Amino acid sequence: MVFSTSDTIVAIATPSGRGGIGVVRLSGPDAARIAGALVGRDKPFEPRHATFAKLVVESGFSTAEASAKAVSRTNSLHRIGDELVVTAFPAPQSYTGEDVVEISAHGSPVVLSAILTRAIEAGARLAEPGEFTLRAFLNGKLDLIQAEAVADLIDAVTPLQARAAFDQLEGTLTVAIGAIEGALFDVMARLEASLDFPDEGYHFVEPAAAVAAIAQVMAGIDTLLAHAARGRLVREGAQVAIVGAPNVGRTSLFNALLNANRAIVTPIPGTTRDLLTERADIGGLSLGLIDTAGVREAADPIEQEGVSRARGTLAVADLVLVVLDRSRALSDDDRALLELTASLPRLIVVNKIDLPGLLDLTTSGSLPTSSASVKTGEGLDALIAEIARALNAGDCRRDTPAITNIRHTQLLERARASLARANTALEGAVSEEFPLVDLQDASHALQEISGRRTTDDLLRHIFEKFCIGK
Ligand SMILES: Nc1nc2c(ncn2[C@@H]2O[C@H](COP(=O)(O)OP(=O)(O)OP(=O)(O)O)[C@@H](O)[C@H]2O)c(=O)[nH]1
Ligand SMILES: [Mg+2]
Repeated sequence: MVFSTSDTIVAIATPSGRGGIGVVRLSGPDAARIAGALVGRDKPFEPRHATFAKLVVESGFSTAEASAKAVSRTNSLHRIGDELVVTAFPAPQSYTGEDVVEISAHGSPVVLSAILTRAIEAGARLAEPGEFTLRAFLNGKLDLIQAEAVADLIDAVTPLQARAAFDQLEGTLTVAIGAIEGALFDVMARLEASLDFPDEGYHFVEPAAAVAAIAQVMAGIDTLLAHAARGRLVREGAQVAIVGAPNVGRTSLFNALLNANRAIVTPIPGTTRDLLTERADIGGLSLGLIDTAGVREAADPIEQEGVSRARGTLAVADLVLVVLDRSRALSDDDRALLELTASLPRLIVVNKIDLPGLLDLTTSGSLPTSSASVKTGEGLDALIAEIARALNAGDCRRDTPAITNIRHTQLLERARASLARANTALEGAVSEEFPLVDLQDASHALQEISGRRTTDDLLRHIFEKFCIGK
């Protein structure tokens, strides 16, 4: 293992900047000694009790880069003091499974970096991104699914994302995969026994029974995979482009979905000439919302560029909202856009239903539409529900763990393919040996999801995306 786990690491665990409270976290065999040195305490800290202590640090240490920065303006000797609360979590009852000490100070960057510097002088090493959680994983406190869920929970920007991440942290996916692994292990053991005692002339499992058992394992994987697309959408969001002819109310809709007066709306057609993108929380999903220039034959080169960018979004959008204006007859521009988007995932939004209706869609074959008035707000809630439904995200039940992570999806697909190969071999009545190789591979893929089999590269890849201090 290339990761050093025998030393004591330290990091500021709270976000950078000022705050009411800031926390410095230490983990490793010297955590308690280093914390004691920081506050001049010889006695051990009482486990899991908040201990009031005082920090006095002489600033301007030679090795103290962070602290030196903080005082370089005066370059004289200052005493940085603060009142602290120190809490020690002795191994193994801690986040990392090692001795952990958390030091809460006032959330001043100067104070926190002074504590950090002092801890490093006393023998700690600055933690790498995600190193606390990596140690928790290596010490068996979390499996890899849960460690990844910690990062997702921290990064969540909508309640739905937070819930999906917390479900995984609580172990719903771990349990589901454990059940699949258990069933697979059972078939493998029986096939292996048949292989080990060939002279008995007795099958520990009849091939037909093995095929049925493997099919059941595959069904379990299919159930998980069925929800993977939705899960990934929850985690990563989707791109939703708003397109339409000029003046139909795209920007008004964009602003309404953002709940903010983000972009300019005027009665003059051609107001929006560039792409505007914003994150929007719609039905619990974190969406990338794109407002575009009105699509028409434009003479102005700026508007031409805008229109070509608007068309470009069609290729990348997960969902296209085609906005029509109910107070106008269908124009050639509208018709062209409806044709252009016919094969794309789209919702046709008939806007301005507060105005008299002149729009007639019967000539274009009665297309399904959602009607709204951005001006009065009528129909907007239904439209939002419609967007969530179109993205296939409406149904988020708690009893099916959502696979949100592409790594998990790929490993499940690999396991499923191996199981299918094993069954083909079994049905072809070849020796038990061949299907076993495939079953072994399926089992390895499942173990990689939970992290019981990993490589250093995989761990580095996962944990480098964490922030420092987590
Ligand atoms: N009556 C009514 N007017 C609306 C509605 N939605 C938008 N408008 C008006 O329609 C005009 C155009 O709205 P925008 O949101 O700028 O339309 P757009 O499609 O972004 O237009 P461009 O960017 O100029 O192509 C503005 O005067 C809006 O106030 C609606 O539901 N009802
Ligand atoms: Mg606009």
